[in-house]
Amino acid sequence: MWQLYQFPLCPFSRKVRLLLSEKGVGYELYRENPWEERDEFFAMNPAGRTPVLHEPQRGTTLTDSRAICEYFEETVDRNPMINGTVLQRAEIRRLVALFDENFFGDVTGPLLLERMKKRLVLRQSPDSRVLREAMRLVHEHLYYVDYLIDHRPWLAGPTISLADLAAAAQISVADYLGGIDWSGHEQARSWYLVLKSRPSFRPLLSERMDVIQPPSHYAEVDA
Ligand SMILES: N[C@@H](CCC(=O)N[C@@H](CS)C(=O)NCC(=O)O)C(=O)O
Repeated sequence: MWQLYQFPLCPFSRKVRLLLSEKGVGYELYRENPWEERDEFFAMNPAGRTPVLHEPQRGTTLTDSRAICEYFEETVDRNPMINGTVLQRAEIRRLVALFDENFFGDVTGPLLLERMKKRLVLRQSPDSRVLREAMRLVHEHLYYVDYLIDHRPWLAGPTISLADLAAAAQISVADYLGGIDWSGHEQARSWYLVLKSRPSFRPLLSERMDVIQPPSHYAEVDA
């Protein structure tokens, strides 16, 4: 059985969990706070980052969410998530990179630092200027989601793909941390509600990160 080392608000672990669930791959969750810098964790991943996927029987360890997703895409046929023509697959990978890198850098990363890490680890108050900027930038990203959904049923094309899972994973963490204002983003909101209603999303929505509580709409599948 695969063991997934992660913490509930790690967006990259959420993307991996969504993919594993969509593909029907079983795993056990192991709580890992990467900022505690455990020696055993660094032995599995010298980068010191979650997610890490470990299979003790075979002694296999996978790290980096994109490498992990590609591994399961190549080894499990069920529900392909990087599919279509070579151009369509390039489009999926472009959007995964956009959300993993730009959305995380602009929105999820700053929110995690200001609203989670400063509270739980650093015992500091959040910087309101950083929060304001993250909440300004989130609108730019949601306008882009609106635009994509105006032109295609799913973010990267005609079928659900890893691009939808990567984007929804980032957005769900930002939403948990009170960083998403859906006003003016009807297309993005409807797309996210459809994803939120999938069985693969349910376990994520019911988990809580220690003393940090999400807004009331966070886990509702009709809000
Ligand atoms: N490119 C990596 C990024 C992983 C990453 O940045 N993980 C964060 C948590 S969301 C982390 O472990 N940061 C180290 C820390 O907080 O000390 C991936 O896709 O897996």
